[in-house]
Amino acid sequence: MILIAERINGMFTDVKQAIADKDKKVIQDLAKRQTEAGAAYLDVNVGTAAADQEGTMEWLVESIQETCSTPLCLDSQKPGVIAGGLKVINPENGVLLNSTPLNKKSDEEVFDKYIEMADQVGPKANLIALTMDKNGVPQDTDTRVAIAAEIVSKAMEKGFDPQRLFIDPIVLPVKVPNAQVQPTNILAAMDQIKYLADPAPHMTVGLSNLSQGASERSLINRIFLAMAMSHGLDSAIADVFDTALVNAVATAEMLMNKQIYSDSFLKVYKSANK
Ligand code: THG
Repeated sequence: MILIAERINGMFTDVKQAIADKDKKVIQDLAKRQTEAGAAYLDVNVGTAAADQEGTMEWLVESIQETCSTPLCLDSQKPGVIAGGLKVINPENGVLLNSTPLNKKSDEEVFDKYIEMADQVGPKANLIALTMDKNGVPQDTDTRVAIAAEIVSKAMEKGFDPQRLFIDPIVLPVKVPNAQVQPTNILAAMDQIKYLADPAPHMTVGLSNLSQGASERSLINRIFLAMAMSHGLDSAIADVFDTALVNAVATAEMLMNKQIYSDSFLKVYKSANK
C-alpha cells in the first residue's frame, strides 16, 4: 500500500498558522513524524487561506526538503500552484502531482498541463487524476469508469505510461444525505478501473473525506480502506498517525498474501516501511 500522508494541509489549523507565521519547524516536524509512521509520500496542500498560494507551495517544499527526502505529493487543482512547488522540487526523490480532472469548464486543457509538468520533472514524476470532468463529480459507477478510461487513453496517446497514473474515483463524506450508496459505487468502479491497462494503473483515494463530519472517523476510514484494498486500491491519502488504520493496512496486506504470515506481522510491516 502506498500511503500518502495527509497532514501537511492548510486545512488543519496548526499548518494554517505555521504558513501564516512562516514557521518551518511545525512543517518539518510533521514531515519527519509522518515519514517515520510509514508514509511513502507526503501530501502538500497550501489550503485556502494563503494569499500567495504559489509562493506558499514553494516555501513548503523547500522547508520539507531541508529535513527529509520523502517524495512529495503536490496537492492543488491549480497548475500554477503545482508549478510553484516544482520550481524547487528535488526530482531525484520522486514526486506525485495531485490532482487533475479529465477536463473542466474553465480549463479544457488542464489534464494536458499536468502531464506536461510531470514530463518536465522526469520519469520519477507520477500523476493523480480524478474521475471528474466538466460536469463535475459523477455519482454513479459507469460514469466514473468511463472518465477513468478516457484518462488512461489520453495518457497513452501522450506517451505517458499508465503505471505513472493514480486514478482517484473521488470519495465523498458518507454522512451527506443520499451519499451512502457512493462507497459501493466506488468499489464497483475500482473493479473495472484496474482492467483499463495491463499492468493496472494505480488507484488512490482521499480516505479521510469519507468520515468528514462523522463520529467513529477512524473506524469508518479503516474499514473502507480494507474493503477497497480487496478491490485493487493500492494507495491512499490518509492519516498515518492513526495506528489502527496502519495496522488495518498491514493486516489486509497479510490476508491478501502480500506479506508472509508470522505472529509478528505487524512489527515486520512497520520495520519494512520505516
Ligand atoms: N483526492 C485527492 N487529493 C485530496 C483529496 C481527495 N487531497 C485533499 C483531501 N482530499 C485529502 N486530505 C484530507 C485531509 C484532511 C481531511 C480530509 C482529507 C480532514 N480534515 C479535518 C476535517 O475536515 O474534519 C480537519 C480537522 C482539523 O482541522 O483538525 O478530514 O479526495 N486526490
